[in-house]
Amino acid sequence: MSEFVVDNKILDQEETLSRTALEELQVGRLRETVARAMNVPFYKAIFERDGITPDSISTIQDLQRLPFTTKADMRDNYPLGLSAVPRSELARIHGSSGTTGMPTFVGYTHDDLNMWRRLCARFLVAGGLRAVHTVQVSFGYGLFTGGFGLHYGIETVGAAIIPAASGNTMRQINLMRDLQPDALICTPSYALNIAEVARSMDVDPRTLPLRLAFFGGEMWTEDMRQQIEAEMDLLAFNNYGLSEIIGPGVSGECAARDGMHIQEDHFLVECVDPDTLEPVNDYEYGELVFTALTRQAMPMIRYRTRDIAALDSCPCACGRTTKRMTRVVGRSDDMLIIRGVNVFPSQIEEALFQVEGTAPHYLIEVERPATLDQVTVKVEVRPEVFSDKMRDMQQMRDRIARKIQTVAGIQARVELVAPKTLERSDGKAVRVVDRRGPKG
Ligand code: DLL
Repeated sequence: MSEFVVDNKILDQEETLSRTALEELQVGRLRETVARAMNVPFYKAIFERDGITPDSISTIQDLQRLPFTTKADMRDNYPLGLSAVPRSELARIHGSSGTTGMPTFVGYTHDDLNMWRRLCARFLVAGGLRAVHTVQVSFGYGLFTGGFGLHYGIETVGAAIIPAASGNTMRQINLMRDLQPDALICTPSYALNIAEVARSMDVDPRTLPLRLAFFGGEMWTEDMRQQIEAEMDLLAFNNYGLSEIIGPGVSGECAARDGMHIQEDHFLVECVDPDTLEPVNDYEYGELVFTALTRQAMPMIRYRTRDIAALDSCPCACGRTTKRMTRVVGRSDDMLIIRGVNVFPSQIEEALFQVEGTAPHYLIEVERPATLDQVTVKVEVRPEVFSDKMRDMQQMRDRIARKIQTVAGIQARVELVAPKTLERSDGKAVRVVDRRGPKG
């Protein structure tokens, strides 16, 4: 395994390539991807129709001639119809949970797994993880890519792993006290849950040994980061990925924490207007589209992620030259259109954090009782603020509603609920319940 050990080397050469050198690498890899995709009947049919061959790819602009791939295409080819290799070459199969419909499965060859562990190691190193550290992994180990993906990334860095997996939160805290991990890996909402359970056990989460955390797998805001950092006394880094492309390891923050570096030597990124599919400029929000350049088992071409974020092509203070992506502000499929106004759950979260006394636990419910959409935001109130005085609670409700109106531009009903009454997650938190029935 030693050839994969990143050790204390801070940067891989591929992270600092000039744009010309990077594009040259990308074009070569794109050509290879098209060649591999010829083995997938779905792509082969499109390539034959459109006259696409590996040799017809000579510049990065040729990407524009390639088809988009969507979640629907994955479902149409369920379970592993987009594989480019015979079954015997698969080394592992992961999947997404299917919370928005049928699950999807993704195959990996041994080479894919080695590339993946290397990419996870890269972003962990970028955030400061070193071989001397011990990491508690509180992601589910299973079909979900978070657990195994990060596990082998940490191993590649050379740090020690406590594979706690998710759930059984009291035990997580006991493990932290007994085994003294320096770092935590989970979803941001689970970190909050861990802090809360620690307090209920009379353990001040700031006294836990954690100093570093890598959170990902779900949307979270900058305010949420500050809250977790203050509650747990650690530095939290954001990382992003999706199973269709590889899992975690698509992008992650460096010490500058000014956007997530996309591992562009392996993933070609585009940011497009979700309606017209035309590219948008740097700093403009659009839908991220990724092409996996080195996947053997499943060469994914122009996959529409539905994730809304913006790109930044400027080189970073850390020395990496790769493009950075902002936080994901939402998914185009959970963007709420409330009486004509587009709202992302992240905007509601942002508004809530601006009102003193609210807890970072909320649920957005959308209904259409007659013909108009109605949004109810259920918000937990901090125990010290929760009061049985009607007037105090009414004032707080009004303050929250006004803030939501200012930040998100919609009128929402606000329902204050008692501390610890909303469901806690040990993975991806559910923030929206839409009861309006099938969309459009
Ligand atoms: O969540 C992969 C992953 C695991 C990434 C652990 C990071 C850490 P899926 O289950 O396929 O894969 O879900 C992918 O989760 O399209 C985004 O909508 C969302 N997502 C992932 N990371 C972030 C993040 C994994 N840092 C979907 N911020 C993606 C916001 C994220 N959303």
